[in-house]
Amino acid sequence: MKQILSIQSHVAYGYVGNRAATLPLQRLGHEVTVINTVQFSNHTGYLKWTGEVFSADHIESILDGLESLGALEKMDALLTGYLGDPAIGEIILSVLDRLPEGTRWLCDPVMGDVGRGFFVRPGIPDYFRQKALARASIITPNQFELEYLAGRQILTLEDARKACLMIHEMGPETVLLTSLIHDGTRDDEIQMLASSKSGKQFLVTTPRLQFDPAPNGAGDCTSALFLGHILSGAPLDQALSKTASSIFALFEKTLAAGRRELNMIAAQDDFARPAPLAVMTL
Ligand code: PXL
Repeated sequence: MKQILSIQSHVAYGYVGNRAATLPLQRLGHEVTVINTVQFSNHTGYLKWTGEVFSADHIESILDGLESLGALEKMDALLTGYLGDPAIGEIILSVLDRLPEGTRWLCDPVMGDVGRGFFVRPGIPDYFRQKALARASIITPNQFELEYLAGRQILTLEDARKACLMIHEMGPETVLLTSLIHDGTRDDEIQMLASSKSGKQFLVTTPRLQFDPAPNGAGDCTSALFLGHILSGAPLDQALSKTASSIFALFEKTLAAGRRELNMIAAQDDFARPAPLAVMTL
């Protein structure tokens, strides 16, 4: 059991941000300390939502409280995702300075997606490339985000492998490319690639399910699961296999329910005990 500090969004209804990350980590047996950067009624993929973005002062005051409780010094890892504002990125860097030396940071560089382009405030892409990469131990970009961070297009599997190696040069020990479609993938499949600084790279392939609209929050759940397995001591190929297996099960159950939100509760046993999924060593 490890201690994780998760700094992400909170929604009252549905599952994105901390609401998509907490349950998977708990079902993997970890303790999660949760700081919310916003409290919204629902995710922003709907046309309307209510609520507010918390101020830097508010978040700092929660951190101060945790520090005086002695909770920060027990953390094994920091988990972050969507940043409402570049100022939250700066707070995260200051949090790292208050956590024990060697605390691992899984940074999900949420910026955009293939087909949608960038969907975050100006300054956030720069923050990830220029500041976060140097401090993060694990990053979990999608294909669009990896192309931006590495500064190269990904058309082939070889391009994806090289882009991961470029990221390792900038700092992170581990890269999880959470969605990969290249000139060799079939129309009905999608891949995930895990890469370590030591040169090991692994690939998994799952069917690509069709959603309309696609549920939000799957990336947040993916990052949480991957961090959970790594912290439990799983080797990289196992962490990849288990994460992809759980996410595929979550997608199947979400599609079967015909709802817009991720079907987290139905998939909770798939988080704790993922079905075996074959991994290819590259
Ligand atoms: O899944 C990322 C995310 C985080 N936070 C908020 C969101 C979303 C995605 O829609 O709306 C508030």
